[in-house]
Amino acid sequence: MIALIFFSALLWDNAQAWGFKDGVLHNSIWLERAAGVYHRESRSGKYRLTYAEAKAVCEYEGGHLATYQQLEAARKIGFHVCAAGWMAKGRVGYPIVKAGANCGFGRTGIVDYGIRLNRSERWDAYCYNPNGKECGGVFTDSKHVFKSPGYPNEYENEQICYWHIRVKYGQRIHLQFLEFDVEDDTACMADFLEIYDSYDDINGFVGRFCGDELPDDIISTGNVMTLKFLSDSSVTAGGFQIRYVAVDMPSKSGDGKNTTSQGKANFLPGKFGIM
Ligand SMILES: *[C@@H]1O[C@H](CO)[C@@H](O)[C@H](O)[C@H]1NC(C)=O
Ligand SMILES: *[C@@H]1O[C@H](CO)[C@@H](O)[C@H](O)[C@H]1NC(C)=O
Ligand SMILES: [Ca+2]
Repeated sequence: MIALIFFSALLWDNAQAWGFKDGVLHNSIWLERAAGVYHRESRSGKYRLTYAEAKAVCEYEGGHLATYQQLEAARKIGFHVCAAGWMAKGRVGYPIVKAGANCGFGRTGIVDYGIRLNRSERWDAYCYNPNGKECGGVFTDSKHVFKSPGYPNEYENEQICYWHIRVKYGQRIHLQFLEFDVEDDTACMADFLEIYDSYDDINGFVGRFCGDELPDDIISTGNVMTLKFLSDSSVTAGGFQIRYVAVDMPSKSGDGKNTTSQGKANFLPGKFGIM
């Protein structure tokens, strides 16, 4: 935990707390991780979750709906979302840090819609998951091999891992998959590895991977990259080993691909929001 806070603090200079993803303001993984609270909407869009569904979304990732107090504690360290979501006990609201005319009626604080009598109303969800089994890390070496948690054993259920790679300015990161086996399903909704060509999980989405086919090599456009691994509450698999090597820009390894990659059945290119 201490190491985590330390890393978060280290990255704070570089990492913005917020950014736009699919046109929606998102908190960065670093802020979410520090807060233990995050916002989820339905895969089909904003305000589509009943109370029972919102609960299920959080539990699917090993957490539960945040209480009002947890959401307020997160807000105090910068957690800001302009969308109302279910909290524990059927409460609905959203956390506002920056006052704006279009959101939160120009005020800051938790905009509180109170406890809803009608649990079939549809909102987003605020989840709390402080001790999602921690894994991941921050790498600044010029090369490194990293593994899914527990490798060569199978990874566990309900993991959320972030790996952040940062090499020297002016270099790129060449990722190579040595082993890859993640619970397979058509849209990679159960367990998945996501790769971002940026310092957070907001910008530069490269792809979402699952199954046991080795993904192609990926070369970043800049000197940072973020990988996010999430497993749900059932069925695990062998996991993965990934090597990265810092390469000088412009890329000398002509055989490598750009951060654009195609042709994988178990690969979802382009914009792909989470639940
Ligand atoms: C509860 O909310 C849903 C969704 O907004 C609505 O369709 C339904 O009519 C409401 N039920 C009552 C009793 O108001
Ligand atoms: C990488 O992508 C850019 C733009 O999409 C393209 O111009 C360039 O040729 C690509 N480089 C390689 C090595 O494929
Ligand atoms: Ca699974």
